[in-house]
Amino acid sequence: MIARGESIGAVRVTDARARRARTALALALSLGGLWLAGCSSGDDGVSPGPPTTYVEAEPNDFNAQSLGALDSTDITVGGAASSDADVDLFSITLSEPMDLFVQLDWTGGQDLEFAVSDDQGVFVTFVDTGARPEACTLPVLGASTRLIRVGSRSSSPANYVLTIGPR
Ligand SMILES: [Ca+2]
Ligand SMILES: [Ca+2]
Repeated sequence: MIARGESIGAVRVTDARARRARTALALALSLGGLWLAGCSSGDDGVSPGPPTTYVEAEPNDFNAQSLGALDSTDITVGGAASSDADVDLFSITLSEPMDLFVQLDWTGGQDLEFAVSDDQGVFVTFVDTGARPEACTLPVLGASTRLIRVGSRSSSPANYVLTIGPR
């Protein structure tokens, strides 16, 4: 079909090339969209510096504990999921666009989970694989404030470490 266009004239060649470019762009955008909607797991091993540490402070079930602004340094939070009724909410402000890495690790056989919100506070990414640690890298998030919600499916308490950082 493209060869036929090329044989007809320069205008058709241009049309065919433009069509090919549009098709390639649409494909790239759709693949990019799928990629953006997903959550790749694992840490690429690039940690930009020693982490800033926080200790979880209850009550935080309804009002998020602020972890300040995230720039080039990881933040870690030491917390406790006291039961499956405990919800731990944190807010983090991304100072600039970045790939956001979030990891939740704990000791014990409990089943913990976390979720990350969009820039409107609506939870859009849920990470609960049954594995430990749970981890996720959200690509190309704009400067914004995000909520991170830690929860547990286990009735017994578990201490955890939440790591948040740019990647
Ligand atoms: Ca807690
Ligand atoms: Ca809580």
